[in-house]
Amino acid sequence: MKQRTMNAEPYELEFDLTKTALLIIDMQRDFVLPGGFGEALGNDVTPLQATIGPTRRVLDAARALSVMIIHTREGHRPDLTDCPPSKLGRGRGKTRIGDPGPMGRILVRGEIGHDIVPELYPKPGETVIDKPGKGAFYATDLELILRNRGIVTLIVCGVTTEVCVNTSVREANDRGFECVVLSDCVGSYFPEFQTAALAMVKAQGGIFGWVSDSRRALAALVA
Ligand code: TIU
Repeated sequence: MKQRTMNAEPYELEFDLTKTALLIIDMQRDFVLPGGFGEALGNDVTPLQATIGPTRRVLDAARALSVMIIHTREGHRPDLTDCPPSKLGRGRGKTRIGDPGPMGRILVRGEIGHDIVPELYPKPGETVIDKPGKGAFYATDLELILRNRGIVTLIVCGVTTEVCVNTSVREANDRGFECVVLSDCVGSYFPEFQTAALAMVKAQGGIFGWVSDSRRALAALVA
């Protein structure tokens, strides 16, 4: 049986394993380790590292069940032609996108910092989406890939909860996909934003989707 039910808020989520993808947003060194983009923006990156363990457990379960797995990476071409000048200049920080850092050029494709942390590194056959923006659908082929595979449900992990996770869930919701965000598999630099961003998803009867956690997701997946 491929039908599953996940305990979630605002109510249980029914899904079909064959029509479900695990979407892991931007678990890149640039966001979760010191010396990358997250730190260049003025953040303490350590709270994000707590998402790696629970996300790995969900990833392992998804792999064992042959659930479709999609990883995204935010970043830009080395010549930065796909980076809007507004994004380049934003924040007035002393280290900006494209500048050299301890993990290579900040948020540039092909650099160590841009790539996914080893614990969650994509296996051959898993889909990797390189995205220039915060949303996973903007200027990418993610929607085409999901439609071609008949995917309707997205189990969402990654960082940061209020920026790339929230933007991607909103984009997905408007395209008719059903998203469940796993609260311990998504992280923010700001505890108050973590709380608010999760509350926004599930408010108003699930206005953007569902919220659950790795324990309940694992229980549903292996049922
Ligand atoms: N700054 C911040 O919270 N996030 C980002 O810039 N990108 C993602 O969330 N991936």
